[in-house]
Amino acid sequence: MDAPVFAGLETVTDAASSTCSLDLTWSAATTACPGPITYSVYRSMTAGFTPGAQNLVRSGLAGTQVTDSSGLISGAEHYYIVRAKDGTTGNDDGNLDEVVGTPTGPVTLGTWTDDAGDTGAALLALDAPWSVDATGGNFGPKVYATGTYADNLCVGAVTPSLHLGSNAQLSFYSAYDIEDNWDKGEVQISSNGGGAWTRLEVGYPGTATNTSDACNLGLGDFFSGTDATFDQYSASLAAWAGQDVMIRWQFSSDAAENGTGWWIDDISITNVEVPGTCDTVTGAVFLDGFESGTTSNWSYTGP
Ligand SMILES: [Ca+2]
Ligand SMILES: [Ca+2]
Ligand SMILES: [Ca+2]
Repeated sequence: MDAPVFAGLETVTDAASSTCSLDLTWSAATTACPGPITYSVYRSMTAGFTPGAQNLVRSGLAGTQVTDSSGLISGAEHYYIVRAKDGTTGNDDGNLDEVVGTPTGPVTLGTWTDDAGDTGAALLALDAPWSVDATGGNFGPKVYATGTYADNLCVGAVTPSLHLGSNAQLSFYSAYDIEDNWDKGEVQISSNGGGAWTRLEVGYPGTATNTSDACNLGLGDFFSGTDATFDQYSASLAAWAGQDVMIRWQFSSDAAENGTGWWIDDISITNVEVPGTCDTVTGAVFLDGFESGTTSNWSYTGP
């Protein structure tokens, strides 16, 4: 056998430090040749790249991990391949196993807000007939609304995935005109990317005594009935500390009768972890051979 047996690069982890840095790990290769085995690290900003001298950033490594902090760009995806080389034959294993990493700065806690697009973008993903109405909002004019709804609907308005710190708190404003007792609105949370949803207790203002709604939300307290003026509702998200979550406003109607809908605005989630930006270490680029080869695919945006 001329080449080492090597499973390739395994992990690329963001160091989340003030200077952009990624930690790479792999498991040791084996070889029938005398060795010694060393490892070479290749990096590209493009997926599916071909390892070669022009993208070799480290070589001759004896260990099974390395920290790369040379010329990394904050928030950008960097693609890596690691190959094992036998010192006797000079052959490497030739793998193309690519792992991607994105360097960021230290994580800070911030408040995530969505006012349906009055400031910044409206970020909820909406199942029709949920939409952003240009008028009728709480503090500002824009608002998430179902409008007058159809029968047998089970439709959600969902936040992007958010990484929670400890003791996060959800609050939002809502008004509603939902067929009392029969149709329902419920606020839910998922910690597995939307695969399963758990009801959040937000201080529901109404009660439903029927179970024939399309989402089958069950009996109990919901947004059900009518209150045409906005009030604030809230729930603790402390039980989901450290997790990636999505929040959903789930609307459920039954087979007859309807109202003018459900309005959601001025959503706020405290203690969401927000990755900061990191600084590119430029001086070390030259240690990695970037002074030669093709550099036309590289750009650098300063802070
Ligand atoms: Ca608004
Ligand atoms: Ca009210
Ligand atoms: Ca109904």
